[in-house]
Amino acid sequence: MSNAVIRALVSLLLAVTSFTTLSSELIVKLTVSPQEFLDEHPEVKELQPIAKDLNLYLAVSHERAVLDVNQKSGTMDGAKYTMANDIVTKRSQPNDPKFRNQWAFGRSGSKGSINPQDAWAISTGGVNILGQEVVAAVIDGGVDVNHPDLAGNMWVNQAEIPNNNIDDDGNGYVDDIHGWNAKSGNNYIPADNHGTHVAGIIGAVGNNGTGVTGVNWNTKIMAINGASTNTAQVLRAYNYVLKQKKLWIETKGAKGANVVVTNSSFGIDGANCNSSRYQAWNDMYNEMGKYGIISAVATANRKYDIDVKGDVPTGCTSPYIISVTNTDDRDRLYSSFWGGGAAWGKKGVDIGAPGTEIYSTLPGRATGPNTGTSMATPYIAGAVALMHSSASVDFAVNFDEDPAKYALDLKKIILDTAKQLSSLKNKTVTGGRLDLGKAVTEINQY
Ligand SMILES: [Ca+2]
Ligand SMILES: [Ca+2]
Ligand SMILES: [Ca+2]
Repeated sequence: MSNAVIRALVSLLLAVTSFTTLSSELIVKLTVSPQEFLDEHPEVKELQPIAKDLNLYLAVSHERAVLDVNQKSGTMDGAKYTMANDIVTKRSQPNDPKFRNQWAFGRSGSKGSINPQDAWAISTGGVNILGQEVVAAVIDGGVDVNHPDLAGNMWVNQAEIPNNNIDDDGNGYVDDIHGWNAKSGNNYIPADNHGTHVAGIIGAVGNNGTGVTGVNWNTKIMAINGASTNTAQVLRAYNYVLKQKKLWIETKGAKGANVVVTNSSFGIDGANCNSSRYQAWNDMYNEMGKYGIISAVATANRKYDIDVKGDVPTGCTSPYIISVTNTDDRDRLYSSFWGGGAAWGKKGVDIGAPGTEIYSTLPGRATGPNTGTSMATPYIAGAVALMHSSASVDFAVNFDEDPAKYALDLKKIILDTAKQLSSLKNKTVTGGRLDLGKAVTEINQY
């Protein structure tokens, strides 16, 4: 049998077994009048016009007899060609097996979904329109850089030769390949549970038939170990990011990294960020902001108002942070029967994002669920990265010339396009939850 015949038989089999509703239909391009065609083919019950100017009709059979092999391969009297009425799927649906568990990526209109399909129809991540790498820095406990769903999306310091004990690129850090360990002052990145989960939300490799997909199917993740320690180590972690970005700007991309966003899923509960005691936090966010870096920060996993209780860093006043709380698959502010919850603040918390029962990567080739503002924040960090990958030439050029100004423009787009929710009204600055599709569309048309 020829390949064409085998393929036709296979598609016939598929049509009969899985798509029986379509097995009685066939698209035909007529070379005769519809009536002549009907006379010629008694098995065809009717011809429904598709595009008359092109002589395209949908032939509907009395029975399945219309679906014989010859018709499938394109020979039918009175027709120039015939085609199966195949199912057409949106390009923006990845093939990752655990995608079905990722409710935050549900189809447009489904409750709680951040509407990714409209975003992915524009871009699924990667270099921006000027060909520049887009890097998201995960300040956490480390990332499993060898995870099959993350390895391909880890940032690699191309100017550094690994494991030669020399700071080849002269950035002040020896053998820093995927990031830095600010806790121990070396290049060792632990395969931390929490950081691996966060990284996967931002950028697990999408459409690779493995695990989950990130907000970005394709991106660059820089891993910095600096969470769950103390303030000095957190600031050292941010300083690594800051230095890489400055170096990237100074060398016009030859060295350093084009970090556009940091993700921070940690903090100090009940602290007043705007008292002198915490001044360095605001100073650091403002300094990174000067170089175009937005910092997505998680608010407390507590059922309280941070405008009253205080929070570091989400209560910090730096305009370069986006503070994030946790919404569930029914667009409610997360609250568990067992006492768990998510903080709010009409002044201090900017926006909600999915953070409840979120599926992502875990160390050792695994995937699994996790809940917390820690999971909500990387949706925002991922959105910032994806927006840079999707941005128009106008935005990208403007951002290059004045990153401090245009980073704030990008933030404004995220906040302005948020989907309004009754559950977040008067509880967040925006009263809304991330709408990835709208944010990406807007910056693409900037
Ligand atoms: Ca180095
Ligand atoms: Ca080296
Ligand atoms: Ca994947």
